[in-house]
Amino acid sequence: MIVRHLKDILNTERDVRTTTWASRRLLLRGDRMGFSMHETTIYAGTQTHIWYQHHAEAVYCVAGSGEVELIPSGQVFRIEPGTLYALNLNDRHWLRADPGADLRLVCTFNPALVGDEVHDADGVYPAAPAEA
Ligand code: 9YT
Repeated sequence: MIVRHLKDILNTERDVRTTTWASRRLLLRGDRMGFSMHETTIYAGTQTHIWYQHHAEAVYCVAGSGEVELIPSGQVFRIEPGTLYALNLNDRHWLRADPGADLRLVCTFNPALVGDEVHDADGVYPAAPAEA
């Protein structure tokens, strides 16, 4: 069994940060669960362009508020505690956190992230390398 606490991950290589978010990677491919699970903080008042072309992601909001805007349709979905959204169609989107409070999310990826992924210029995470 695997048991971890967020405090054991903060400021380690599993704590991946960019200018708009911090992703604490509680489960990764190496844990061999078939998915990865992260606690992600989207900084208040920021927006991030995301387009996962090689992964499905499900996102559950536990605190804060914000929105997802689909590209190119412009359709907007509000996010608040209790909201789940699932990017089952490799949906390209903007993810925004409202000003005033960070948006806190639990995120799962299939296939699992390897560990150090950050978005490229198109908002994409690279495809996972072949398993060793
Ligand atoms: C919701 C989302 O995709 N945010 C960007 C970070 C990502 N969730 C991650 O790597 O944990």
